[in-house]
Amino acid sequence: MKKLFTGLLITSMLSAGLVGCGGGQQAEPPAGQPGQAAPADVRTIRAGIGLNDQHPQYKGLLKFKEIVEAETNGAIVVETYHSGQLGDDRTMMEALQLGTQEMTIPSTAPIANFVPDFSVFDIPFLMPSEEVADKVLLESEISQQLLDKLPAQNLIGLAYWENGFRNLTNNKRAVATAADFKDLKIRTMENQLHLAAFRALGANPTPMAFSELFTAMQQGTVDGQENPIATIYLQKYFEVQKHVSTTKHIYSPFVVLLSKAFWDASTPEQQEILKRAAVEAGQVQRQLNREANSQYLEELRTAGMTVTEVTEEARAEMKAVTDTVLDQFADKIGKETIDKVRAAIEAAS
Ligand code: KDG
Repeated sequence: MKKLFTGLLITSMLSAGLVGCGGGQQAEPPAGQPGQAAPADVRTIRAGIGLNDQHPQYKGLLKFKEIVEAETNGAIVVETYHSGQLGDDRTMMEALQLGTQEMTIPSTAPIANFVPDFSVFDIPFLMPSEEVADKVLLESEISQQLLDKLPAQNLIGLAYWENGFRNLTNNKRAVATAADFKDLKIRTMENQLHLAAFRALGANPTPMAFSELFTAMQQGTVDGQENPIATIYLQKYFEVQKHVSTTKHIYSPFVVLLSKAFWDASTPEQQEILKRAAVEAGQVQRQLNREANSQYLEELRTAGMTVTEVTEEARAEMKAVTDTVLDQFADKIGKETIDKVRAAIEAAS
């Protein structure tokens, strides 16, 4: 039934021309519903992301905007900014904490710099599939308990969306085994566990904001990076990268973050609309993201990249190497959090 609902939702978006459009950054607040005066005090959500306006993350944000503006009758207007126009993940999260921006949707990896527990999702080869990820992130107690840690940082976590399984690209060689990572200068997100994992594989990792990544690859500052296929294709990394390997080494969730100041100033009805809109738009975003991730690997090959389909044996070998760094992060992430997430994965498998 849920799949039918999502399919109908996608169809309605396609017919409304919402999907695929560049989307506007700022729109006039919708007039009041017929027979109703437009609200007097309109409040604005400035929503910024790092990915570009072709990415399913941005299309999910447009769906969030549509729902919130319609259901609050224009009392809340959402301005959408993509491609890092409002800054990188850390800058935007700090702006939410200060109340100078209202929304951003980073991966959990940079969030871990504010709430270390979120680094549980950075454990390489933790999540076995998208289906299990959905059950853990959308249905488990521990995923909500992690979101409940955000208000102490002046952040509200409205919902989990999907970045997806991360894959390696680089300009030096086709990577098929753990040994092939040796000495590769790999950009990682700004996350200590990612850095430790790639060092264990023999690579030379460097943390870098997403907005600096394309130029760094173009100038050879780094040899490669790791991101889901949709990001690799839609951000045109095939223009500056020769090799892609389906390592699927980490499943990255996004979290829809709202500033606590904006949340606290919202009525209970508006809070319910904001949370529901984030959840419903997340269903659409995940569907679009999965279509994109399965669709674009061939396009990368056509664009001239060598595509190495990494075998399960090779991934197991990579996992054996990256498992060696986990002990040093157990206390930082929290043993209870790790145990609860692993139990939720077990129950969902
Ligand atoms: O806004 C984009 C960022 O949220 C980031 O998470 C995208 O996966 C990403 C990366 O590699 O930085």
